[in-house]
Amino acid sequence: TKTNGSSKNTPDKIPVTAHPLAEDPSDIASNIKYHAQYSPHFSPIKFEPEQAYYAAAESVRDRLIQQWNETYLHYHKVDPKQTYYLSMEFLQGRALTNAIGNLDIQDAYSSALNKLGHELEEITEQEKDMALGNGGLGRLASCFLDSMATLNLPAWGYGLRYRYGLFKQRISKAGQEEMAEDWLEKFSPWEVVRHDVVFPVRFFGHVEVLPTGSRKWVDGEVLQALAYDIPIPGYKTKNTNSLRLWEAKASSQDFNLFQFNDGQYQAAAELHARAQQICAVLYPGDATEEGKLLRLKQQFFLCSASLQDIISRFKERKEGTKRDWSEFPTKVAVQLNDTHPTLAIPELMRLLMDEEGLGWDEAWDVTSRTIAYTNHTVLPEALEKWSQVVMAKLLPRHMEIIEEIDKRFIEMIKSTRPDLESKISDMRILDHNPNKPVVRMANLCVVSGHTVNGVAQLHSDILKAELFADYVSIWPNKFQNKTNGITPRRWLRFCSPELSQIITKWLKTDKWVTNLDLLVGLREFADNPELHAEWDSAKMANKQRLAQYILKVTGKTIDPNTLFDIQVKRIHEYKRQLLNILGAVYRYKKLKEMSPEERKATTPRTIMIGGKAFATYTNAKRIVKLVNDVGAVVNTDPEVNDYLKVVFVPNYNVSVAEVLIPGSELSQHISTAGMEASGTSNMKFALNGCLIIGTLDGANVEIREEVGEENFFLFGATADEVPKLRKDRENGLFKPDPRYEEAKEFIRSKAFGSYDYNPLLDSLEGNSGYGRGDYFLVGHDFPTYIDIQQKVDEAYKDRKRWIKMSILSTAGSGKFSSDRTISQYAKEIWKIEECRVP
Ligand code: B1H
Repeated sequence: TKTNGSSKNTPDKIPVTAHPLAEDPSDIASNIKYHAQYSPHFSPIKFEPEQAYYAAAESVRDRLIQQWNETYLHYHKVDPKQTYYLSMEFLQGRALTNAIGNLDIQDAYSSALNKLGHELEEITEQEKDMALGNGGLGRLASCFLDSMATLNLPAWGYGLRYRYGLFKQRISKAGQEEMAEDWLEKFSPWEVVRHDVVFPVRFFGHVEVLPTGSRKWVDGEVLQALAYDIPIPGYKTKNTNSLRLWEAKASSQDFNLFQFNDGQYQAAAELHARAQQICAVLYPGDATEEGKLLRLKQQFFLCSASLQDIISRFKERKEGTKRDWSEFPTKVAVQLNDTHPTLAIPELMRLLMDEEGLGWDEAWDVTSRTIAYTNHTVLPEALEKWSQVVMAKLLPRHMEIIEEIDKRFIEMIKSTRPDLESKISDMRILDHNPNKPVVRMANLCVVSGHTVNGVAQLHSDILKAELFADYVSIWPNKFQNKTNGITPRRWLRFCSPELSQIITKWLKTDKWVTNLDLLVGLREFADNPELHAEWDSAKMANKQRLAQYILKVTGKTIDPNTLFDIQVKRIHEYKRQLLNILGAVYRYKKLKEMSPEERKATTPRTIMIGGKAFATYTNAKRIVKLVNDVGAVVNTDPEVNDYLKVVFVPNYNVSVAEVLIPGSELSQHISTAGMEASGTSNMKFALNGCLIIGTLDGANVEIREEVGEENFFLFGATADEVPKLRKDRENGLFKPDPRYEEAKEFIRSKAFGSYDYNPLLDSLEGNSGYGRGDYFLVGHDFPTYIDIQQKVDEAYKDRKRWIKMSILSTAGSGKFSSDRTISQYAKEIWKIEECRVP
């Protein structure tokens, strides 16, 4: 064989054979070689990590496909009720480690790759994140898929196959820069295109009344939705579910060969170009009218393709027999991940009435018994409202159906609840504001769905008491809570094998991986010095891995003997990264004022902040720049940089989180109370033995209950105090703490460079007004934040105490498994049951 210098060849003694389900490492190695040779994406003389990744991934995929087919056939035979999770976002991250772990073939693959001259850990690093989501909402959908498969539930995900996922973040002198994230640059070994699964999706056109009186949507433009399936393996089970992602295509008939031959190339391919736009990017941004229309098209595309697919599966499962439509809700549950897929409601109504011939009442009964809605936010700017004009143009039949739902809802209120008449204008679906008539998507979901849920207890309580209070009096049983969760496989078992091994050893079982409540068993050892030593060394190993990662991506050296303090999440004013950085600035200033002896007595800290800012969100981008500017000064100041470092972690995403979270000791979840619906990274940190400094917001409240209040660093106003504090502020009653003034003044004094931070800091000043008046109460919470940080420093000095708190944090995290969340959805909303593949 030829070699070309640096590149590795697959060792010759290993034969090239296909053993798709091999157990033995040598046979697995042969199978990997087989893929390298017969799916030749690269030159045959190379077998470098990238090629080894693709070959290993394809060999793992073969196994998944085997189980996947068995799962499909089993569900087909049993015909259980099945859930369909509709979401505009899935933040899957990498698949290889997860698949190998769930299939329980880690050791075999590791040694097979060794035989081929590679390390499994190095190979898995080659994979690009599948980043088809923005943050918590998309990652939640992916954790849910993992739990649905692990619990053997017949439940699929439906989403869009965006060509470009969430942008890649680069940090330059100017701050954040966005770059396209090309996850399909080479190709993804995890997706299988299903050329046999294609559905037409129409836009524009008009409604025709047929002689029978029924209505039909015709003309306009018709695109094709083509399915790409991604296998979703469960942990140590055969059940392998699907994530079906739709891609938009124009049919070949729409390619005007005549025009093309005539030289009108662009015109000939016009519909093809428009089809490409639909799945080009995740959330194109809604600043422009075209951007808005495109987002609505994406939403409808997802809903229409998915529902046509669901209906055709409903028919397929009892082929030959005619199915009664009233059976549909006993076979199908559709969950809307926020209001983004709300158009599933009028689309299901349309398909049932116009395509299947049902009357309104029958179609309404089926639809409302099928669909449920999860709310993920109370932020007014995130509550979707679509222009009635745009909706009527793009989806004329759906607009008619929405108008009818609105009309019937009003009639129902008038006839059954005259006491609510004055509330109708707030409660109804259509807002006829003459300046801009809109459709309120959340109201449409609440009126049409059988169940509405929030994502943490506090959030669900706020929904019932505020946003949806009027509806609660009509449908008291419609509203539920389903506290979010995270998958313990990706977020502990696979991302921290060191800690996992210790947990398994002390609990004398690895059953905690699928029964996370067993972690409470660690409590009895919380003072055990042997466990302390092991725990400490596992955390240290993870901190060292994290420090190496930081060095690799930022060129900055951080010391694993300092307290690792992390805040990673999308940058948003309500999440208050600004409070964190003001605290860091205050800490820096105090360190500067100390004598060398005094400094030596402090607790050295490394503060890491990471997250992406929406491209047009100016204040969020200023915060990113400020973190970087503060870091540039602090980290190069020889007087303090042994005691404080501030590092911005670039391009935060799922696989970066898998390195950061296991290596964290303190994490910040410091949103203004009442504003973070749940948060899910707080759960991942707590599970990994990281202590939380946080407000009583979202799931923090429940985490604190579970881990114990003595193991949670609490500060800040509570949600019910917030409205009064804002009022007080407007009335000029706010008295700023001098330490807060000092921190802001230090930044204004240009201590961190010449960039003008006054516009950002001005948002904290004044009593009210747009972008002013400190809406997020940074000033109010600053003093208690600084005080509790002092407590953190003291606690960290007492190693025994800190490690005990860390163990108790993991021990108390059992509730936050997404297995628990999904079991509750299955029982209390979807009414579906396990359907285990034998
Ligand atoms: C959450 C969103 C969201 N809530 C609009 N809402 C989007 C809204 O592209 N858009 O238009 C995208 C996402 N995301 C998050 O959901 C909450 O802020 C978190 O608190 C929560 O943990 C998470 C999962 O429930």
